[in-house]
Amino acid sequence: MSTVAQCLFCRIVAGEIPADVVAENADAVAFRDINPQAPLHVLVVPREHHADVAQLAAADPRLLAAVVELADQVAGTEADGQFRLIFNTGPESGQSVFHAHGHVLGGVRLGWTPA
Ligand code: D5M
Repeated sequence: MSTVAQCLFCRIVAGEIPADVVAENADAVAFRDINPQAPLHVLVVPREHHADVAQLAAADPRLLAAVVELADQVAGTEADGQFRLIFNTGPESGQSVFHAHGHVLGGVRLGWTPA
């Protein structure tokens, strides 16, 4: 799937918009969320544009696995390898950026109050 010119996360991946990148590889980029909800709050995005994680999984399961691997790598460095990985999918879930991304949360004992 081709890059979507106006997509915020495509533009971050392309280096057109600055971000606090903490890790990257050939498949994915990890950068700090601009509005952190935990001591560790990093977004992991595939370089390739997919609108959400369900579409990513259907199109390229290997790429989804690469996103999870990079999340694990970041949490291994910053949160003892313990983390929550959230993929908001659809506006009702809270998704606001329609480029698949996992929220990597950690660094504190997390509560469980999604609503
Ligand atoms: O998550 C989208 C997330 O993206 C939300 O937590 C804010 C974050 N965000 C938005 N703009 C930026 C930039 N420029 N840098 C870093 N983080 C950003 P969602 O699940 O779609 O609501």
